[in-house]
Amino acid sequence: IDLSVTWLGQTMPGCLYNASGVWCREADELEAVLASAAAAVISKSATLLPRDGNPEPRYCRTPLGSINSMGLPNRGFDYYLDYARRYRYGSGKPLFLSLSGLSLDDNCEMLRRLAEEGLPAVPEVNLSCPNVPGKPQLGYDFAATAEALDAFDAAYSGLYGVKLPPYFDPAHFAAMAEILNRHPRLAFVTCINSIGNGLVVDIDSEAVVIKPKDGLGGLGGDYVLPTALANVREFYRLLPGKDVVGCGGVKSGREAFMHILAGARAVQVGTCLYHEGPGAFSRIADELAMLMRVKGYRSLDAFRGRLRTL
Ligand code: RRO
Repeated sequence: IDLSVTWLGQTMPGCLYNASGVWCREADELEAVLASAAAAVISKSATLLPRDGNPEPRYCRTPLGSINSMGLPNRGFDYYLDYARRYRYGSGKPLFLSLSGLSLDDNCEMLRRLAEEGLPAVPEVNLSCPNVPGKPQLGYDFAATAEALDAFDAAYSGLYGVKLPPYFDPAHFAAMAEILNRHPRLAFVTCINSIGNGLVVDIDSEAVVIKPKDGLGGLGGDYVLPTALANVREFYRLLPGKDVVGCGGVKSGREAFMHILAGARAVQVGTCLYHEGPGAFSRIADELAMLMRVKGYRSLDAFRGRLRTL
């Protein structure tokens, strides 16, 4: 069974890697993902300067997944750029750098500095952080997204991707796709970031479970799988010539299969990786290969995007 994926001008050894934010804030975490069965590595969303993030508790596991309001804690762009300089590209596992500037200028400055270095690391610009108080998710502002992508094109000359928030209406899928399709070097979209500003309630304490934003936070895990699949399938159909990276609710080979069937080129693991650690990659890859064997599929290309309708 062949789980390899060819995209962005290279072939990576599998289809699974970490979702940005999970197991990727420190160099030793990034190295642990690289050493695992993950097929690629992505770093924590970087801002120009280091950030401590929101007050704790800011992450909570629940029976159906997770809620977080981390608030973009990260080591700052220079730390991840330095990691990218030292990265073992010869591993065959691509390195992605997630960028989440606090302004359009900050995003463009990080893109320009990455371009100057001429490294093979690929930027995934985060248009969808739900957790910085006072900063709405850029991906929900279509005009601001259009302006940002024009500026990214001017700042960066290579292929790049964006991390999108979940959308919930066909009109929004269409409007965003029309904007994204204006940008040939936008090679991929990652769908989805957490479902923003959910509220988890604890009955015993009669309280919220995280401190920032009076308990509001981004949902991940089982809660988000159907929404993630809808976004993957819709953008797969609406963005010909671009790749869709599936992210949301993957905890076994079964959800990875669903994402690929819906059109995903590669699949990221977030909440499950947070709970299980990097051993999750070999388990999920083995489960996916076993499911493919039962179904008679020998490669991901044999079923990618072949989701049937009734
Ligand atoms: O750091 C966070 O609070 C965070 C970010 Br930047 C994001 O994009 N998605 C998320 O769920 N949390």
